[in-house]
Amino acid sequence: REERLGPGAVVLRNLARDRAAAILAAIDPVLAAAPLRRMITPGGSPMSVRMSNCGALGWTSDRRGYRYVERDPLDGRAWPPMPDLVREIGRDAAARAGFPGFEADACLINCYEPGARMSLHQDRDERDFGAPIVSVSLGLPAVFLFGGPVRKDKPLAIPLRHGDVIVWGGPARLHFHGVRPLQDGEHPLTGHFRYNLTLRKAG
Ligand code: MD5
Ligand code: FE
Repeated sequence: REERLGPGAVVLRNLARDRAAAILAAIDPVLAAAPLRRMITPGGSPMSVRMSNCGALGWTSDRRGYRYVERDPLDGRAWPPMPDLVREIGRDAAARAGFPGFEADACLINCYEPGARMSLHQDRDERDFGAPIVSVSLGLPAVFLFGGPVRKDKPLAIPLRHGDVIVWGGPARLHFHGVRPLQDGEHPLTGHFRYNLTLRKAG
């Protein structure tokens, strides 16, 4: 059950479905130690998506810009370790998409509530664009916007459901992308939320 969205972008429908409850349980203590928070864009606006991280590096944003840091800016402590199950699904998904040997050192946890969205952007804060990014969708469904190499390319709207995993590598690695405002709903495992885990080799 693989769909290719374009060169480098592979959708693995339901890959995480059987592991979803275990993944959410593994993320629970992470979020207890490093709580979800609304980060501030360099322009000064709070993002609608709440975020946290686990792994050696964590993505952060504030008025000084976007970057990866070893410590949670809220308390100065190292980010919680990445659960083995999370690391393994990254490895598994990347290998299926043609990227054997992928080892994530950063996992960004995005939490969407109804109305939360992500505007079109590129992921450019990682050191090596040759490594893919693996994203795992959990909970409420969302419409993902998959654009092209330049902002004006009209994005394709892709529905993403609980358990879907996408690997973004090759040319797709630097494509513009976003997420439409989340529609309200109720999911048996996550209630009114959508979680997205984004596994990266950042350092
Ligand atoms: C999300 N998160 O659904 C997405 C999943 C982010 C973010 O975009 O930056 O936190 S990752 C989607 C992604 C990553 C890299 C490349 C492409 C998409 N792409 O080429 O479309 O919360
Ligand atoms: Fe992104």
